[in-house]
Amino acid sequence: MSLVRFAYRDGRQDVGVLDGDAVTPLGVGSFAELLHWSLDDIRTAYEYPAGFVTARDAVRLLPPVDGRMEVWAAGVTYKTSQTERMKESQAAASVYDRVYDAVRPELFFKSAAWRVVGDGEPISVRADSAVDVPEPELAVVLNAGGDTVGYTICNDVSSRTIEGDNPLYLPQAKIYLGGCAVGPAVVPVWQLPDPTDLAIRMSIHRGGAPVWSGAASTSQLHRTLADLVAHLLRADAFPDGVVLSTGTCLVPELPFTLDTGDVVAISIDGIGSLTNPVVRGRDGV
Ligand code: DO4
Ligand code: MG
Repeated sequence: MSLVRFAYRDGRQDVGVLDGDAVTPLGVGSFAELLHWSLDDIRTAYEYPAGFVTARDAVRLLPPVDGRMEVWAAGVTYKTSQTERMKESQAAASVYDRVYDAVRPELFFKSAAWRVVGDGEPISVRADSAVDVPEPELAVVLNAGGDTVGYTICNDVSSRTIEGDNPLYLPQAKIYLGGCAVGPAVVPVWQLPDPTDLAIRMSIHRGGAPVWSGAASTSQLHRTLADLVAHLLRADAFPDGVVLSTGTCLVPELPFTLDTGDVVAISIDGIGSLTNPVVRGRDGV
């Protein structure tokens, strides 16, 4: 069972509990509204949903990010990320070396809610970048009070060309139309009390055949989730809640790059899967 945001065929949206082939609406309207609630109230609504059950096939799942929710991300939290970034960096390989072991983690703004795409929707690689990769990440969903509500999947799509040229270009390498996919399921914290040893898998298909696949585990995360959350909340507030992506454990080795028509599938044990086709450029051309 999980929390999902969805749209009915007539366009109305809600948040509900997905249980097999059935979705039971909570009548809350948006994920942002749900994240105004306390963890206890969310749990009660989840365990005793009062709405009419709808077939999963009768709705379209949406990313669990809306309103003024934001997506933030952590970086260089797995050895693979540190190593691959030092290889691509033209100007400043040592910044990755230093941040991997620093007390303060790398945290960066990744996306406003309106820019996030959901399961099945196209992700994009920038037209002005030559080497681009998906980044499969475990993401923590926090309510307005900063409590962990649950876990989901984030694809932190990134331009290695632009970040590798100069780390100061990070926002351009990371924040652009089609650069962030999240969802579709949020598995509540009471259902997944220990997310520290979950298998993460990613495969990339081209023309129907696999061109890259890999697997890792959240046990390889170099920091605790609590530490990442604490740093995010140190000097900031998220009145509609926030999704914190915890860094990538898988990076396709150079010179691999995503291209138009590829399909990226990410799965995390106990959470679900997130699959997106790839387009090139802002307008998908
Ligand atoms: O240092 C740049 C970003 C790192 C990142 O996104 C990651 O490690 O997942
Ligand atoms: Mg990342």
